[in-house]
Amino acid sequence: MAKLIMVSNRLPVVFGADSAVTRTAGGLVSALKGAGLDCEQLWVGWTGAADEDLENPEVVRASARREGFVPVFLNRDDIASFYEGYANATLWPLLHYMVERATFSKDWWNAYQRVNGKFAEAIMEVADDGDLVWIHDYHLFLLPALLRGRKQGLRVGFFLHTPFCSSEIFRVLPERVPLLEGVLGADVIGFHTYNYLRHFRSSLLRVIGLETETEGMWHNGREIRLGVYPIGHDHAGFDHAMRRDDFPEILARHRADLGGKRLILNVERLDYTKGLPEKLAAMRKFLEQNPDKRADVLFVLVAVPSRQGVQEYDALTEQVQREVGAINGEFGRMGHAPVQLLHRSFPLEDLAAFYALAEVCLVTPLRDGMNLVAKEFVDCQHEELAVRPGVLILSEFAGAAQELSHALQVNPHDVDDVVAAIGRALEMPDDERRLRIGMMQERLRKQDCSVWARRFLRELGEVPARNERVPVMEMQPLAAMLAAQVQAGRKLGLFLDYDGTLRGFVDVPDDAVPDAELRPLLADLASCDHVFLAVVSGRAPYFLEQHLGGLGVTLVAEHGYQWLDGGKGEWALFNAVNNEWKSAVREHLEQTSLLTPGTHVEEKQSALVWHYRQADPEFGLWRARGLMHELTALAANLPVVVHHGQKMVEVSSLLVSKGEAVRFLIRHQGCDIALAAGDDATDETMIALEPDGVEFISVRIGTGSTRARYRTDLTGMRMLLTELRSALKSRTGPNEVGA
Ligand code: GDG
Repeated sequence: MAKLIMVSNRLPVVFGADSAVTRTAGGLVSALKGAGLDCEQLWVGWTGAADEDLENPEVVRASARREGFVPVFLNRDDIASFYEGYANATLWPLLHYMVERATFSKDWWNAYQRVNGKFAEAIMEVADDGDLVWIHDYHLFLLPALLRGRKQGLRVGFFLHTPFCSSEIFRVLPERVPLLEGVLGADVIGFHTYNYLRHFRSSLLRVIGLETETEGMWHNGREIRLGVYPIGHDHAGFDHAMRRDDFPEILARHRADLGGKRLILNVERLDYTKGLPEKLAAMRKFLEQNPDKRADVLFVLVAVPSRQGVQEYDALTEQVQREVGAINGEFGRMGHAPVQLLHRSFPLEDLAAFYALAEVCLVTPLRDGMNLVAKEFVDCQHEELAVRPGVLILSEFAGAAQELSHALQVNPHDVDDVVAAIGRALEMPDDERRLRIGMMQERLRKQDCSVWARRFLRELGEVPARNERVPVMEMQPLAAMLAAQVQAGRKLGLFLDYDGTLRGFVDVPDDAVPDAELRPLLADLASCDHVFLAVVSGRAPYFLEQHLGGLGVTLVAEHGYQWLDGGKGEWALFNAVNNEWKSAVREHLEQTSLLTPGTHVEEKQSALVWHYRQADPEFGLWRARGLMHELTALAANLPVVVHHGQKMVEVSSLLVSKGEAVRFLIRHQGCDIALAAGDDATDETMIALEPDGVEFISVRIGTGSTRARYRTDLTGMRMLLTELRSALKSRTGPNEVGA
């Protein structure tokens, strides 16, 4: 049975004396526990210590393995350059939109690659065919691609816990291309919010020119799914803490400490993304503007130490400590300091008690992937434990803002906005507080971290089923079946689109000439007995004849307007067609072309095409939609069809279609079995054929809605043809195939 291999930068353990392993709690651990999986689980991650400080790595490895952990060993240089360097001083600030804090260093990048490699090796030592590997976070962007192809059927998921920044920020990274290509090794890529997914897609488009759809893409012969999986908090963990026998005692102790003050709580890792200095500015202003509240309220800042020893974090700690002192100096009085900084970590039950007692929870990160504190606070609000129901103030820049629409949402950069929200929260009537919390609580408790893990793993678990349609699996048997039919004396017709099916797209259409392999491949196939091969393209005759003529391949040009039998001789028309409509349409296309840099109009005998492949992708698409709108109205009275294809809008004569051309050729050639393959809507006219008495197989290349029986991509299509050629060769003997 397949096992689950979790992979995160750090293992959820600490190694004590004699390398004894103690498990630590944490969101991911609870998520997995709650997900109730009944398969074997392993966890791969860094030990948390430098190799130089480990007495005996082999003992650490052995004791970790006994508990289901697979340690990755990092030395001091790895820690400084990979962890503190590239991961936390390059990627972390950039993903959080803090470009000015990001530092770029080639040495760090080298270390990042090296350490991702170490993770890959550690995984390979324990992975078996078909296992699920779930990789977490920005430390390991390169890992999915490093695993690809190294075990049969390994299913790799990647989840990003941070935001994914806008492509305008991401493309600042010198290593933007390998980073994106690294993640694309995964089968499922997950984000907290739709916005992050959107930014990731736009980086794929802008940085490596990869077009995708919201659900995912086809890339290098396989499907990659994209998804939005907002992480939930550890509901079970907090529930358990609050049901402890000693919880009332803990609560009473903290309530007594409060001494009747109204608690405004703030819990976070001390990190510059969390916006503590900005929050302190709001507290200062609130106290300044509300002298009557100074003695009533208590701002408690639980700031868990983070990345200590890193200069930027140490400086932030000092800055916060100084500012807290200054505010208290200014607004405190004998026996009461309005701001309390607790710079340490607390047991979960204490945290739960803080949340339960807080009247306001102030969660104002400048950027945050999700922010679990906001969710935990809402969950821990129990009417019978609190003095009054609590109010959540939440930054609109936290991923959690998408789900927690009943919080008071603020812009953390706008001090006045935060001050106003604090005032409004303190004044809010109990009914409104209750209503808001109630609405959010219901949703959060149903969407906790275990639900999140189950959802992601369900998607990942479905990968094999989907991949059965991937060429490696599907194309071999298909090729064998086709070859067997030919061998049995039945006539096979192959009807293949050119651009996007036999050849990838390039910026200048005339540059999309056949690669070195393609011409002999098509010639070999066309020369087989009982095989008829036609390239059915939207291209003009001259292009097809120049590049694919003389190979024995029949050429069909302009979407089925005319054809060249066997690739030589005279072109013939399928149908007599009236092209008088052209002048009315030409003007529209030329106008659009003038207004859109990087576009041009192509004139064919039976069609006019506006190409926008070299335009800005989004601008081009926007214009194309506008043009479609105009042309559809215009075309209502003309004998034409308007079609929005791959980076082009084409207007062609109504009587012309690839489908009709293929129907004619199947009959003309007396095919018993036929295969049609294409990548866009014009190809759907042949894909949708159901020719009488003919076994018909259709293949769609790439994404988009289709009636085809199979789906693959360019690589898969090429594999099918290559497989078919070798299957035919092995059946008919080398001398009978090809010239
Ligand atoms: C990253 C992303 C995303 C805090 N103080 C104590 C304590 N905590 C716990 C909280 C909460 C967790 O730490 C902090 O989680 P956040 O979500 O707020 O933030 P990050 O650590 O930055 O996490 C973030 C998250 O990954 C998950 O995907 O939400 O956006 O940056 O659970 O309860 N726990 C205990 N004592 C403390 O004093 N026991």
